[in-house]
Amino acid sequence: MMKKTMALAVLLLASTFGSVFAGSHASAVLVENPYARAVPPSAGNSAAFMLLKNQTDTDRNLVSASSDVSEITELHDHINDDGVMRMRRVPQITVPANGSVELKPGSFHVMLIKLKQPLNEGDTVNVTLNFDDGSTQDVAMTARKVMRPMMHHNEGKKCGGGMKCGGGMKCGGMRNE
Ligand SMILES: [Cu+2]
Repeated sequence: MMKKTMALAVLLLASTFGSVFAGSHASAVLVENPYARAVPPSAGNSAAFMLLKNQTDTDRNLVSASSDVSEITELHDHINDDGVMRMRRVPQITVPANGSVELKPGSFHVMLIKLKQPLNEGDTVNVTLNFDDGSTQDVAMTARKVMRPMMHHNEGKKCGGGMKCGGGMKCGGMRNE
């Protein structure tokens, strides 16, 4: 048992160093159709969406993101919690080997929290994606109007009624996903 644990530790160590050395190469993940949600000036938050494609034989994880328009940028998902769509922060978004994952309203998204500027339609939003192999990708996208995900049963209700916010986030300005 001990031996196995050691071997695993060595393996993990090796793969960690491996990714450090692999560091500066361009990301193997293709980004298609990126866009951000245009929001009124009063909105504190927004979100960015895109299709991530992985054409390699290895799963790739998006592990963090940053943006020039928000103070905080997180990776989020939506879960259906007993009929309530709730978004929560996730540690990573996996782009499966030879597959793709779509960041879209009601699902995975890059959450732009505490906007430093209004996001009007047509504005450019720069988002940097960081992957688990140490690679990064700068993505420039345009803000546009985005329909909210299927939440008919919550329509018109305030937070607390239908939409709850997870991950220690306050409900107040949290209308975006
Ligand atoms: Cu979110």
